[in-house]
Amino acid sequence: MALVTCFNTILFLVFIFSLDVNIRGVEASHQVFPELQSVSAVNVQLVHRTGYHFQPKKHWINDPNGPMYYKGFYHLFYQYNPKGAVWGNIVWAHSISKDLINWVALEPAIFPSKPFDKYGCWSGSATVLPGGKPVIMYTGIVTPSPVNTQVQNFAVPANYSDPYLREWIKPDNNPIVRARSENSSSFRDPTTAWFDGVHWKILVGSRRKHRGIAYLYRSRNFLKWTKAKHPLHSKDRTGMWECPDFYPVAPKGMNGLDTSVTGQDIKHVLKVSLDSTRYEYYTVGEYDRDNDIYVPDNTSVDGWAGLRYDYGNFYASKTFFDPDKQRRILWGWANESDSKQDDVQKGWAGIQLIPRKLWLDPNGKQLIQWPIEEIQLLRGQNIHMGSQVLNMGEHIEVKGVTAAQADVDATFSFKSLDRAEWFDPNWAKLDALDVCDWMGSTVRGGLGPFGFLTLASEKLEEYTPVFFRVFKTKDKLKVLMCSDAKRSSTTAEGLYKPPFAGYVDVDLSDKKISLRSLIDNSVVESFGAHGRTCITSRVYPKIAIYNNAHLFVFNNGTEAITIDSLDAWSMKAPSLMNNN
Ligand code: DQQ
Repeated sequence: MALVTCFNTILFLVFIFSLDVNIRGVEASHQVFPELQSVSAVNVQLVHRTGYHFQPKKHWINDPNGPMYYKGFYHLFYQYNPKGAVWGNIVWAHSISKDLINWVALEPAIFPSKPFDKYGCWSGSATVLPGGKPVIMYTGIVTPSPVNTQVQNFAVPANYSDPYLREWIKPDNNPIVRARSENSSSFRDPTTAWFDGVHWKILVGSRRKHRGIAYLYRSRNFLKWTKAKHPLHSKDRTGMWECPDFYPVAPKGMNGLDTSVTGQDIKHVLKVSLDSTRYEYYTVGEYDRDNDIYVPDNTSVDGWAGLRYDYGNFYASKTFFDPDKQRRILWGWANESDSKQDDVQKGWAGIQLIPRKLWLDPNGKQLIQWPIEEIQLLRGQNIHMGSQVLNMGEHIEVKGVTAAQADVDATFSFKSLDRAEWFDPNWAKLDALDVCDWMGSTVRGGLGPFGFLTLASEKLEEYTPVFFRVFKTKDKLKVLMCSDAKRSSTTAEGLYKPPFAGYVDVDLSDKKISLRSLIDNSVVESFGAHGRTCITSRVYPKIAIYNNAHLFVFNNGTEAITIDSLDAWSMKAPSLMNNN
């Protein structure tokens, strides 16, 4: 099995480096292709374009920036290349929405124009100050590539009475935070600020050699910022921390909290995006706001093997508090898994995933995520199935919905846990994805594998299975959830088709488990056990496109599985698709 891990890593690296011999380097975790950065899309290829995920009309997007709610509108800013389908020429694109589903694109809010951001306007966050006044903090690049010296700037709306906040001003007293002893080429992505009654505080992501760091800065007036003596948190062998996010979560219930709220029983979450692995991890912990000390709970692994919002293609995420619906919303970005040449040909690259509401699991150990309720606005034709038994080796089709663009939500049950396979203690040292890779959806199991075959061709030459496999150890059950892109496409060259997996911390004493997938042409976002484990895959089927895509439910375990209930909906495109 160790060999499998090693083999996977080698495969991944070979894939990355064989995509294009012209790779010139990496900036802010993005591969740089200078010769393609300003090659404008000639055609926008529709196959594989998503139908209800957030995408601009064309070209490259990455990190969600800012998000906030202001005077009845949600504002999403995001890293965007207006000139081409690869990373570069980055501006803060800006779209607004009343429901997080229908989007209107406005002109870019922030773009390089001043000495303090001449070479780039990279990621950052919005904070709504008392009196409801928003302010954006973002990273400005002040020297050219490859040094990319980074400073932190602020921008304010030109007109607070404009609910669209179309125009932003970058005052001349920028930058407001400069690196001193910090590594100025790895010093970026300021968080939303929180207020302790005296000071505003922000984090800036950084590293010292291989130690990832979240530096803490304080300010009384939002203009003059002083670095705290100690970072809020750091961790060796995690590399550069991009896009840190730090926020409180309520001990009970599903409501979110404003970023400045503290109090007894309130937990905090620190999420970081690891530049070197392109994974994120988070910890749940205690924050002492008087002394600015954050200590992850001993139930949270603090390191690259820690908890993830999503065990698949999900990066540079950001949360914000929605005061209108009293919830905390998570946005994540999914990169493409095809080649740069494919992206240039498609004329577009990158999608924002469906926003998720998140809250603390009542067990206090992890977060739970669920697609925002507004997504139901897009549900069309519905198919309901119930009490259908799937014996070993059986699969049945969910007919009557547009399988290339669907929302499917099922609850499975089984009679006994006895047939769960034995989990070799040595496997605990392995990544879940290696177990998934090794014991894929077709390898006969005991209790599982069972789940969905998404974006499948009729004869199953192509499919992306999303499934569970239940193991037992000496004293407990271990539930593996996988989303495996290995057979997602018959296109042989240029695609990255990884298996993704995570374990699910779920109580199976009622012998039931749920699975929901949001399927959208080239993306499958899945939520296991009501959002306890989430996995996103990007896939590019050749046959299973449009009406040739099918959806099946399968069981390849010896224990029979019952579909207690299954609902699937065709998903409509929003009426406003961010492309006015
Ligand atoms: N993307 C931005 C950086 C951030 C990285 C540049 C993460 O600010 O660190 O486009 O994807």
